[in-house]
Amino acid sequence: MYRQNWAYFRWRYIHNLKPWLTYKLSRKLLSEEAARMLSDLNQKGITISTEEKLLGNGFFDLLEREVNRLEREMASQIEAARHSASEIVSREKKYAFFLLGTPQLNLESVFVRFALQDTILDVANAYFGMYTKLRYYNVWHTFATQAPPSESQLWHSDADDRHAFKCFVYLSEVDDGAGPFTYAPETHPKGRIKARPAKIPGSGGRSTDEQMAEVVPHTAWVRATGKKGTVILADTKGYHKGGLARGRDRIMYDCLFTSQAARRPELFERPELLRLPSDKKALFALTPSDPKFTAEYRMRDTTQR
Ligand SMILES: O=C(O)CCC(=O)C(=O)O
Repeated sequence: MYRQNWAYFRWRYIHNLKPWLTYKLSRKLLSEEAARMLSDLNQKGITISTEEKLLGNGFFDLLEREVNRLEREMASQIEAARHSASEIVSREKKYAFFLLGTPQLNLESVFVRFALQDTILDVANAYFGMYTKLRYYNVWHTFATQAPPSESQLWHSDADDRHAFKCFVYLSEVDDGAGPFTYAPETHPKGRIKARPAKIPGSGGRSTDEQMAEVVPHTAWVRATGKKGTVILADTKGYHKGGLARGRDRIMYDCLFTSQAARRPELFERPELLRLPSDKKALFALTPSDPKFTAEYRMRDTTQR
């Protein structure tokens, strides 16, 4: 317990002192919907809304247009990937095609601008209680397959940082047959449930439905079905899974924010010259972290996504 408290103290007040102070001094009032989502997130680790209610600013239309353009442009690559979607290869998500590959960070990109819009960044920062960093963004085209679940289709907790704030946006209708994102509420670090499920041996720390149900009953799981434009915010340190599409494909944008002290390296490339935003919190989100954090991680890479 003492070690845990010390690790938390060190994380927040030593490794994240500056972003914590900056946030405290510049905290903003959230909209009613954002405040509701933050409160849900703190309590359960997951919260769901729609782009109209949370954002209502036309950004989703831009996102959708760009995703449709990429889907058309990459149609033959997507179809080729579909053919190997049922193969199970350790540490590879064959069941999904990532439209952005490893993206090149670029402030003009709608995928970056979507992540950095005030509402999303304000909720991420308020959840962490500090300024946060953008670590990842992409668009998943998840294929409908009949293969057994593997990788992120099985229950797991992300290892990125003490919290992992993810924003998922559905770009296709997601019913039970399209592999909805699914979450075991209150298993996030702020949550009440501290027990952890048993793991499938050799799976890199993943659990089956039966193992998860021993900790959180099936009836309590949040299955985030929803129409196009559904927005899910979750702390993916809490147990989750998704993308086991059986009936139809799922298209989903997601982005990840962590503290500057996250051990995992960011999952995009930086161009030599990057135009930076003028807004203080967006600027912080895009400025690279001190490499000492990730250097330590590389020395003991035992984690999963
Ligand atoms: O595809 C999904 O819904 C699960 C995604 C996931 O596990 C993650 O982003 O950490």
